[in-house]
Amino acid sequence: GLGEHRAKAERMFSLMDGFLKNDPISLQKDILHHVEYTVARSRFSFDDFEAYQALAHTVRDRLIERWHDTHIYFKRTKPKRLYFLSLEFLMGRSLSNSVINLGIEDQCAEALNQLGFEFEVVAEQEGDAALGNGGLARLSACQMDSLATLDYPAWGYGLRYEYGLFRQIIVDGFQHEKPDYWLNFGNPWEIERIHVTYEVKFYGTVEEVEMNGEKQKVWIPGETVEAVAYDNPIPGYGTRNTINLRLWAAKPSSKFDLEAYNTGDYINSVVNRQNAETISNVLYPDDRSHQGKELRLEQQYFFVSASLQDIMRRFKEEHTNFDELPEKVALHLNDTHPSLSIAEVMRMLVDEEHLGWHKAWDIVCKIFSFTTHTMVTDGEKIPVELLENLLPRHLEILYEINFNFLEEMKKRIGLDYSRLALLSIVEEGAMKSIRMANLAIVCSHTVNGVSKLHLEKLKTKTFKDFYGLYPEKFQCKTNGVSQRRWIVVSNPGLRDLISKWLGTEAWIRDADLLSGLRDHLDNADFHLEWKMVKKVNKMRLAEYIEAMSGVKVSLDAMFDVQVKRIHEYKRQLLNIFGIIHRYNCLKNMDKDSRRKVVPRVCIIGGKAAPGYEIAKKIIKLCHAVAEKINNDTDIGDLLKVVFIPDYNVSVAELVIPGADLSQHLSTAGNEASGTGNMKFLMNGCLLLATADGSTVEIIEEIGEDNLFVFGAKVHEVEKRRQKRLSNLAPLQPAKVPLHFARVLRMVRDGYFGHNDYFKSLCETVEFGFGNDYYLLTSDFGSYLEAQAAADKAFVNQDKWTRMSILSVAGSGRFSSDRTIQDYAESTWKISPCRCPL
Ligand code: 8GP
Repeated sequence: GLGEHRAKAERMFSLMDGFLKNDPISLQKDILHHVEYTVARSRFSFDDFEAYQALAHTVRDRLIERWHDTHIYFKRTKPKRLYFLSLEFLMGRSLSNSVINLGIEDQCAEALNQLGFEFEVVAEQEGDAALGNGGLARLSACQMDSLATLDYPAWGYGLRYEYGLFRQIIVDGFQHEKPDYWLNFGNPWEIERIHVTYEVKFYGTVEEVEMNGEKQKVWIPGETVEAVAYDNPIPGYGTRNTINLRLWAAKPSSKFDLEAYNTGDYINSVVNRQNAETISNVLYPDDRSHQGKELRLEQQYFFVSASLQDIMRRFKEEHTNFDELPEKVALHLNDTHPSLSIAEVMRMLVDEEHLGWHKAWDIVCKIFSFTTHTMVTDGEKIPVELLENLLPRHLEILYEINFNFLEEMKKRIGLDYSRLALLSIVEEGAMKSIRMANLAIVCSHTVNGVSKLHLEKLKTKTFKDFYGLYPEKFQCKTNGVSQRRWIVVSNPGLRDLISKWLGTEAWIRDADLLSGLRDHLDNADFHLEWKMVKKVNKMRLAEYIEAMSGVKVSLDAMFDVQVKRIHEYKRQLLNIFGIIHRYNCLKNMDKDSRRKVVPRVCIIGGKAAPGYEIAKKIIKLCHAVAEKINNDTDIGDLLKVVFIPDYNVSVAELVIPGADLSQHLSTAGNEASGTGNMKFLMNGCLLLATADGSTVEIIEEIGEDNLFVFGAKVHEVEKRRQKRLSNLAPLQPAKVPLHFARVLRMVRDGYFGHNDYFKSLCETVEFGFGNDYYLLTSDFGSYLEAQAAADKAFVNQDKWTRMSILSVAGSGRFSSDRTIQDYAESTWKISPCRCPL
């Protein structure tokens, strides 16, 4: 039984005890110690938050111990290391995840209990670390968890933003942004390394000097900022390995500002130095166009320079010959954001280590790999003008890389100048700029897509020209999520149920074992317990909804959820239009028909980028529709609409387990992968989705019958867009489905108020204006059919439960463990390095 497995796991972990003991009494002693000496409260009187702080420090001590052991072991065995470079990590909370991965959850709970506290309540005290925007950033966090769990010798590098992603406040249905000063209450999960600092240089000039009879370029920088390391231990599950996520903070350089001192301008010299700190101050919110912002470029280089100095120092401690670099170091570019690394490594090898250009280039091409996370064709660009000023030597290096690349291409494809212009790393034109994706592709040995469909688009569209040149570089690494975070931490009821019926907890390290649930597909007891777990999670969610929005929801209703960043391509608008249509239908029904209706709670959540007007209007429309429907006494519990404010990782942990149905509505060909779909799948929530991104592979895995697929397929989307453009001139109301036209008219004519405000929103889906680029009109009918199918399936709870079980049983392939193992073996060529007990 489960107890036995827990006991076995406990034995295993107590064997791992190091200096600090993990039995409840020892933990309790440590908690009280930290209450008294770290939190500086009396051990006779402390509250939940102080209990959280003390427990966090108690856990942190244990993390540090393992983290030391892991690094000593890595140092001794000198494995090839992976450095994962990412400007965003969405870690969320750390306490529950840490105690679970350390295998001390029961002991901690007991220790707290004896002190009169409850673990769940104490864990709730923690705020989220939100140093990222959305999919890409949460993926990085799951991948760190997998790297640690699978014992890979890896380091993560990122920026320690003082302000994470803005907090979303809703006032009168409108989104407002408030700064997220997350460090206000201290952060016990990081260790400041005041001695691990590097100077990062900016501006200045490039000069030519004679060295050993040869001319050599040197960069004479004009400004120096100091990077200070903050280490965040990442524990693996079921292993002693604890790896490091090193985040850099900018501090004024300790070097004295001589000039200001000499001119007597002491006050200004201090003020200028303060400006240095702004570099790592704030995370850029995702408007997917930070193009041309100087601060963003400063952040990128600050991050790249500090990380690479650290990496090279470590390499040089262990090795003397740079020829060994490709055998010992793998550098991963998480999207184009860290791509300046390429120029920086060249600069280090050529200008500082004097390796010579060709040798340096040869090495650089063997160490970088690259993953892109977007379907958008127009990628990141850095204006040459900015670079020239901020990083003059890097600009020269980029030009030289491009010159050599184009020369090579001329040999390969001839003087086809239009093709060469497309391939070029430098984009000519009104605003001359560096194309970061081209740079990353040219220098990386591997270019990864995040789903099969995404890779296909990279090959045939986005990077078609590059694919023709380097077909072997292009690989698919379908995303995954960590079952530790998304089942074990967030859905303890399901965790226990799965372990009980599989007779093992091994699936927490090996998600493929989840397929064993299929053996119990028709077991009535299993069904009963399965439904019970969902019910409890729905209760938890219903309480939260009532607390946040005042709306009381019925547990018998289908909880239908769409939570993700608000984007036109994700089509939250389609969802809202569907809700309005449902409302219309209910209004027109007689009493008898209403009795047969499946009640719904429609839950929407997500942040709009502060400058993204249309997205903000979608949020307002959602509130306006909710207000109308929720107050219609005619409708009652049959339909409720709820907007969950400030969606983030910890809100997701509460919402996802409580969902019956989840929506993933991106117009096919727009979502590179999607990872929310996988989290819902793992929690036994059925998907209503387009055949986009990784959903295509979910369909492959669990079968079309076990989710609700709708809408144009990728190959149909382009045709439909063409068709509507050719129809453009006359407005053809006849071609717009009746239901759709009606819903649109209601919004436009002010049925939900604010018609002037919603006008431009409506225009995005109308002919002759926005031209309905995301095809809401043509997908609407199919969307409603899928919704009807979901209603029908929900009535048959046996069938629904089977589908739910099959979803979880098929989710093993979507574990980030699978993704990471694939990266490790086929891209990074690194091997597990397991720290002995
Ligand atoms: C996202 C993709 O939109 C999503 O489909 C994918 O699942 C996820 O990355 C992980 O691969 N992309 C981003 O979050 C993204 O491009 N963010 C940039 C603004 C930083």
